[in-house]
Amino acid sequence: MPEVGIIMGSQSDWATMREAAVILDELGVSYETKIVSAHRTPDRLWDYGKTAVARGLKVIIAGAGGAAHLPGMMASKTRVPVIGVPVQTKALSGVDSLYSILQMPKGFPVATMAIGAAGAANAGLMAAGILAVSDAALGERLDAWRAALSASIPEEPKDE
Ligand code: RP5
Repeated sequence: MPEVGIIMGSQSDWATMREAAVILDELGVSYETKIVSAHRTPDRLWDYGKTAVARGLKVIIAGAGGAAHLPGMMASKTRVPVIGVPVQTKALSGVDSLYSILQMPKGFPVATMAIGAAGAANAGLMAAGILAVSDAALGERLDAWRAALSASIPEEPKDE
């Protein structure tokens, strides 16, 4: 069974959410990808949340845009930690998505990432970090990933 569920409200979110999948591939973390919309497929959302623990999911990454209720609704349905990714929208640049995901009421947290692709990539890294607490080999891979990123940053800027 996959350890991470990457879910999104629409096919149109995949271009963003695939950044999380890329990171999990690089770190050797198993995952599944599903379209689960809070508004268009509420029964699918309900079933996914209801079965998440029994299916062995350890982290859920949920991305949505606009009236982005998917991460919060999923957090209300399962105790599996939910990481929310606000997808960038055309009308309001993703600020609508961010506010929809961020302001959860006490009792049902969502770990909210930055808007867009950086947020999706960071969601993958956050999920890996959570899993690495009880997976030493993954922890070593994550340490190496972080060290490689640091090593890729030049010390001085140059003209482009
Ligand atoms: C949200 O509405 C989805 O998460 C998506 O970001 C946004 C637009 O969806 P589409 O109209 O592109 O399917 O539910």
